[in-house]
Amino acid sequence: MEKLIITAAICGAEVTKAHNPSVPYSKKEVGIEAEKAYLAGASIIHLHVRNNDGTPTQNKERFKVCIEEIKSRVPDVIIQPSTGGAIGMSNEERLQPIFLEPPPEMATLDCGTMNFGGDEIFINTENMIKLFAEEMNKQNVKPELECFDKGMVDMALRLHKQGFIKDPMHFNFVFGVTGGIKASTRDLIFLINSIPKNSTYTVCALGRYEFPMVTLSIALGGHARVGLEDNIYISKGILARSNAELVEKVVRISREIGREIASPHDARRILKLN
Ligand code: KMH
Ligand code: ZN
Repeated sequence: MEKLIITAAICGAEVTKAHNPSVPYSKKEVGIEAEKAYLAGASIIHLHVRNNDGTPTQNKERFKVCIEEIKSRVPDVIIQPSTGGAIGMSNEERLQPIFLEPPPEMATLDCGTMNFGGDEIFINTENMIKLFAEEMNKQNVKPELECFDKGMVDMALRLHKQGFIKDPMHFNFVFGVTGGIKASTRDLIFLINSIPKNSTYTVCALGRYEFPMVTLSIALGGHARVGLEDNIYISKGILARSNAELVEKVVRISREIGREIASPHDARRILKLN
């Protein structure tokens, strides 16, 4: 089996220090969390950024200083900014990090509109997805296709057929968001069987579903995403002390199963980043 790419989603837009004090806000906290996650085995940092008061932002300057902080500590790591941002942000706000100089190697591309708990709606219309994909293509940014439901996989496949999304596609199957697909083995297999053979996928899942779903992905040949964005606990009722602690747990599981961990160099090869 191919080596395992571990993505650390270190920050997110929804969790706060009130949920887990290790959620990073300042550029220094972001740098430290990213560095520790990398040293633990993560080759990709999925990045949201915050203002110092914790409010989520997609501000390009804030991304720049946070990415510089990460790169000064761990130059090698792949940084994957979010273009999902936080609920309610405009397209222009959300797209800012892909216009960084140099552009990031990857960024997320959210593949459909969905309920997002309570009264929240995460809006990604077909035309928005096309626009985001086109802008990413122009900047040579590889999209990670965020699919919170089967319809979003179908949307990505449709846009791939129409030329908006290039080969080989890389998916992130996100399980357990209220309004998205529930975490289940049956549905993970369903999603895996729905994508072309030459594509790659990673799996993430919210809260207590994180480790069971990621473990399935590791066993099935997929990749793994963990981090405080998705789950704040290292085990039942015990807060994770850091993103690195979550990454270390994935590394242990993977090694027990006999799968080696990808370096950023390996990840670039596997994902065909150029
Ligand atoms: N914060 C969510 C509304 C992404 O990073 O692309 C969107 C999100 C997905 O986290
Ligand atoms: Zn995200």
